[in-house]
Amino acid sequence: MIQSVICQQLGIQYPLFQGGMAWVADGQLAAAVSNGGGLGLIGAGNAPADYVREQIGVVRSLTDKPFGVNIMLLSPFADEVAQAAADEKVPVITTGAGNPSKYMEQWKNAGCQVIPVVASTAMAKLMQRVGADAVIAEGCESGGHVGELTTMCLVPQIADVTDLPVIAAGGIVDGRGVAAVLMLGACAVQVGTRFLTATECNIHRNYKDKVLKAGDRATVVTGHRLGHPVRSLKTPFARKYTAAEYSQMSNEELDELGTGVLRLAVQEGDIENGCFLAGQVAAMVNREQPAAEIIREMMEEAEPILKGAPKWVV
Ligand code: TUI
Repeated sequence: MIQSVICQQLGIQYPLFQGGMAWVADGQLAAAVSNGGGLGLIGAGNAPADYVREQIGVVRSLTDKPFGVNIMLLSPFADEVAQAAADEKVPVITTGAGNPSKYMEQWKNAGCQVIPVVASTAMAKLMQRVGADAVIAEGCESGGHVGELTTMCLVPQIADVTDLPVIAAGGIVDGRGVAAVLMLGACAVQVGTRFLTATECNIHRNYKDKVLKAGDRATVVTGHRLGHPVRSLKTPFARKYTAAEYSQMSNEELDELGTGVLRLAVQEGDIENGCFLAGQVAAMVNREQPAAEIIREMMEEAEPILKGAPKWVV
C-alpha cells in the first residue's frame, strides 16, 4: 500500500486529499472520502459560518475519521468561517486564494493542522515561517482559481524551498499522476475534478454529464483582468465572460457578470449561465464511482508504476 509521512501526521490511510471545491464539497462528499481512507474536505467557498458549521455536523454524523475544511480567503465570510473552524476544532484546515497568516495563531491554538495552498515559492517559505504543518502545491491544470505555474514546475520548486510535507494538486486524476508527483517531491496528492462524478457528490446531473463528456481542450481560463484567473469548462458563460473581458465593460460590470455563476452550475445545472469549474483532466473522468472506489483505484494503479520504475535505469 502507498503510504507517506502525511498518513501518520494526519491519521489517514492513503496520502490523498479531496479538493475543497466551493459549492461542491459538502459534508456528504467529505465523509465519503474520509471513510474511503483519504482526507475529505468541506469547501467553505463564499458561504457563511452557519453553513460550514452545519456541514461539519454532517461529516461528524457520518464518520469518526479525520476531515478538513477549506477556507477560501477571498470570501467576505472568511473571518467568521476561520473562527467557526477553530471553535469546532476541525482536524485540518486548508486555505486557498490568498495568505492565511493572520489566522495562524487562532488555528494552532485550537489544535488544528493548517495546510495552505501555495502557488509560489515565496508563499511556501512564508507559510513554513508562520507555522504551517504542510503545504499544497497546486498547479494551473486545476479547476477553479489558478496560479501561473504548472504542477510539473511548481511541485519540485516548492519541495526545494521547504522541509514541510508537500501535497501536489492540479492535473492528477489516476495512478500515473500519483506516481509522477511522488517523483517530483510530493508526499501526497489532492484530487478535485475526479470527485465531481463521485456517487456521493451532490452536484446537478448536468454538471456531471458535462465532465463525463469533456475532451482534452474542454477548459479555459477566464478572469485575468480582475486578477483572479479561474479555470472552467468552455460553456456559453465562459465565452460570454471572455468577450466581456476584452470589451469596454467596466470592472464593476464584469464583477457583476461573474456573481452567482458557480451556484447556477452546481445547483441549477444551468448550461447557459452557469460557470462549471473543472481541471484539464476532465477528459480523463469517464465514470461515476463511489469515492472510496476512486481512492482505492488511484492508489492501486500507482503502486505497480512505482514498483516498475527501476526498469528505466540500466
Ligand atoms: O482557491 C483555489 N481554487 C478556487 S477558489 C474558487 S472561488 C473564487 N471566487 C472568486 C474569485 C476567485 C475564486 C474557486 N476555485 N485553489 C487554491 C489556490 N490558491 N490556487 C491558487 C492559490 C493561491 C493564489 C495566491 C494561493 C495563495 C496566493 O497568494 C497570494 C498572495 O498574497 O501572494
